Amino acid sequence: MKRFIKEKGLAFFLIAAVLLWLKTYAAYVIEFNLGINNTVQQILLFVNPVSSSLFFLGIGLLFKKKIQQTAIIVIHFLMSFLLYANIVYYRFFSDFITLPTIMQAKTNGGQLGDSALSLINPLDIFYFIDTIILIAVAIFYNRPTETTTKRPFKIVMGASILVFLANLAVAEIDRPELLTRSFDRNYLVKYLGAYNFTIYDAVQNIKTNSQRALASSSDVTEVENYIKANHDKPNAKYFGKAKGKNVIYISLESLQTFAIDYKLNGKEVTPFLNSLAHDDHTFYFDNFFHQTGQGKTSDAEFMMDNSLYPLSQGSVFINKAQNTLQSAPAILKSQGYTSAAFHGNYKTFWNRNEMYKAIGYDKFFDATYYDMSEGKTKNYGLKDKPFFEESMPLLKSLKQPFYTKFITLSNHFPFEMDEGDTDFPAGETGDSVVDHYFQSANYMDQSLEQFFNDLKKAGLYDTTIIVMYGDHYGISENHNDAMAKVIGKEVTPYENAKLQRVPLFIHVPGVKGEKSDKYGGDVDVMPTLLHLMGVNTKDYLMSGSDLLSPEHREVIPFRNGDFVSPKFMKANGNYYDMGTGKLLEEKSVDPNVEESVKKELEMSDKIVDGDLLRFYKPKGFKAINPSDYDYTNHHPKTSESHTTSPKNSDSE
Ligand code: GP9
Ligand code: MN
Repeated sequence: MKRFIKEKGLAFFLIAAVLLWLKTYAAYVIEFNLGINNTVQQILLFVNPVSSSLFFLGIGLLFKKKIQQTAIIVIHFLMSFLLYANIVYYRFFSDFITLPTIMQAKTNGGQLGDSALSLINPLDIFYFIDTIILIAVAIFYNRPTETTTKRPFKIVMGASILVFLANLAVAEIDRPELLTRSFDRNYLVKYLGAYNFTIYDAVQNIKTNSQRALASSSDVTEVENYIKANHDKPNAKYFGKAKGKNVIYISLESLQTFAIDYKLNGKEVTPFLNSLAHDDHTFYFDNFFHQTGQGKTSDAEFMMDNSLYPLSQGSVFINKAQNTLQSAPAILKSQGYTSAAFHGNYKTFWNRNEMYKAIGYDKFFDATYYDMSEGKTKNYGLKDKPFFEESMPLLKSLKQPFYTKFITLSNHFPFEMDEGDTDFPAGETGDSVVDHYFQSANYMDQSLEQFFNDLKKAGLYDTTIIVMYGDHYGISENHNDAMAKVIGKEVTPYENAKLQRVPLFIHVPGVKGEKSDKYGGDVDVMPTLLHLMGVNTKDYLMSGSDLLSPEHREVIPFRNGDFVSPKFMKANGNYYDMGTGKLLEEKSVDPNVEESVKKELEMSDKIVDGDLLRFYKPKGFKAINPSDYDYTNHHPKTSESHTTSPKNSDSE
């Protein structure tokens, strides 16, 4: 063996492979929170960089002896770079880079990239030290042998494939259907490694693009049958009660349900929203869960407007903006509604300017319609108070009835406020993110009260149905210690799943509301709203289930295949009793529930991946033609070239 290594000049290659292997393992342990639950997973984590180190560095062995070491160094550097990019990305998002997210970073005008710079640490040079060692070895101990045979290459590739297959086999025993089911990227990295994940991701993307090409009109039948069989009858008590009313949606940035009615040292954090939660004309849902994926705010928007699930990877706004949709604003358009979106950030963010055309928004008031001068902006754009204030004249200029949405921004990670914007005290957990959250949530609450007062003054309050929803979590798992202090108990996976609750308010003038603890999720809002507006939804292909219907389905899937239901939930692959949080054995759990979760996601994915609505023509629906829309602002208040660039960091 020793002779073989020496003779074939493999020593340099092996040094490179071992260095890359150990460094990758060190990164797993230091940087990523992969949830290692048992010894098998621990061993797999240690072993999984081996196959890809051998495979990719092994490609270097194909090169002629003269440049072989250089080739190995270049490959080693590229892999180190990929690893490091994942590390930086993970520090924000607790997730790994996927091809669609790279596209997102580009489309979002580099804003994600800008904020990434602030999380790079000088000690990170550690992740490149081994490449430097390799260069030194190549320079000082350069002893290339004269062999030109392909044998070493073949042996290394064979070894890499064997190690990979063994790795996969053990992983499959611990986690069946690892590669076939849709689940968390963390699992793939934990079991198969960061580099193999990148390959998996690339293959997935090629597959997704071909899905559209391969889908045909006959694929609609299965989806249509499934959705129609699961259609919930609207509640006669509420059907049509808001017919002809205006609609205002408000996306409450990062607002989680734990904040509602929460008192910080005796002071309510969101007094205005609390009053609405107990208001006579408001339906307030306190078991409502966000179902967003990597597309965050935009995923929530997608679900509100379309009642379909976003993608398991990347943002549907970015990857599927060419799809045909049958959205709520488009459905109401055929009944004479005008639609508009209001957002104090630039129109390219999350690719909104394209996706809103597919959704059918008549108008998009982006940052160019607002005064974006210093002091008025923070993080991604205009602060909520000036945002609502400056939106009022724009809103009043719309032809009624209207369907509109307002996307707030101030309560965004890292939640720090400018001096003078708040006199609400910060929390005292010692975690800056959590502590500032209370201040920015209170600021948002004040801005909402201001907006409601303005609506009343404008005479719109009594003619408008107002839907407000927390768009996604604001405080990530990185802050579990501080959150334990806030909620007064340890943040177990069960508690963490419960923290994914976001508040949902539906204020309907003239209708008696109620506080409901029914389980619901983002996709359920559109059918609820349409039924209130007196729109029959039987002919539309939606994933959601009317929250006010007596037949409302209470199993709420999450994008990674986990779910909650009144009886039990699945979090990080484990089952818990929903009431007590006790860990349940898989065999004590009704398999039909999990089956229905899989089916729900699968049916929606078929529509979105195959762009199936292009083949589907609901009765009375006038199809949207995106090229009919143009959001150019001919009298901009702020020039298009400005971009908001968060100084601290982006989101987590
Ligand atoms: C940016 C805003 C915030 O326009 O939607 O994005 P988020 O990071 O919350 O998805
Ligand atoms: Mn958001």
